[in-house]
Amino acid sequence: MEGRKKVKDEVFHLNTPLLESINMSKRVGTTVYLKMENTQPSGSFKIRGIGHLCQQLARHSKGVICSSGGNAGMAAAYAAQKMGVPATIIVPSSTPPLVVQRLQDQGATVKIVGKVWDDANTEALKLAETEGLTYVPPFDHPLLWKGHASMIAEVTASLGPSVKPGAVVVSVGGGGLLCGVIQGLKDVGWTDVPIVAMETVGADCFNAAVKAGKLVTLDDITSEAKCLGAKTACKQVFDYSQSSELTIISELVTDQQALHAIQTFLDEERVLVEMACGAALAAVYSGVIVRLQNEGRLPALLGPLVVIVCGGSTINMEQLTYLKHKLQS
Ligand code: PLV
Repeated sequence: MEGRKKVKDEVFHLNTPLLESINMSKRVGTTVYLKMENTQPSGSFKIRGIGHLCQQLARHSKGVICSSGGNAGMAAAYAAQKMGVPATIIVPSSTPPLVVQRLQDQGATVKIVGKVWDDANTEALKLAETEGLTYVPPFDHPLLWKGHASMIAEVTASLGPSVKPGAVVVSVGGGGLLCGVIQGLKDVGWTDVPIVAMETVGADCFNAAVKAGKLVTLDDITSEAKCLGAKTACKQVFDYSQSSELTIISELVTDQQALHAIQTFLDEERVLVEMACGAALAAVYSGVIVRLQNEGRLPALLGPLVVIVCGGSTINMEQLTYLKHKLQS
């Protein structure tokens, strides 16, 4: 540990590129822009919110503790290392060993507790209390949403004043990314832009809540998109889904479609992302956007589509091979 560092007002995230995808645009018949959050230093968008939260809450902390499927942990470990604060990350056994290694390489202490994120979170809350550590939630906190909102401000700046998105596509786990995107859209006056909220079957707590008209706790996480694997969505994202001001379209894809999406993205865009991100990409590759247009739920003449490429560190070639073997055999 290098000791506490001067970090006042330091921003930990990068301004990421907004890339036009020729191949995706061809598929949906409108320009598709990719917000490349995979290029963040921690490997995903999470550093925006978690960096902001750590700045606000952890400056004088004796240590941070974060429960995570992997990516929130990577962001917390990165921010903590920058701040000279120790980080403990609790992950469930479903988090691949490659992420445990990456977390350790980022200087964090890693504990594996329980089968799914909810189990790891119970332990993190307990340790925060008993050890006096600063709890860093992966998706349910206003400071996270405020940090995530910065990505929409960047999209606005990249598109320029005369261009407005026809829709924004995001993946949903516990709903923190979606809350941040909504806050960002509100900040720039784009509340009329529809949002397509993507989950995989088996990690679909938001879709279940939307269908039930109330928050639902899933029995288990059966999807391989483990970083979407919160059993219950946060209350704020559910409240947004009930708001008549916003259009949030909740859609599901299978694990096979998410996997197909990450493989196609690798082939066509030369970028490897994890299954949680594959859910959003599958909105294009599996024809969800075109179907929504045919159903009249998105305009037939759609403005530019912005896809949040949320990224993720729970993938490498070995993990991709494992997923192919598991899901395609
Ligand atoms: N992952 C959280 C929660 O896991 C985590 O601990 O890392 N895309 C990626 C790559 C993610 O890692 C996550 C969340 C999401 C999307 C969904 O974001 P959320 O939870 O804010 O809706 C259990």
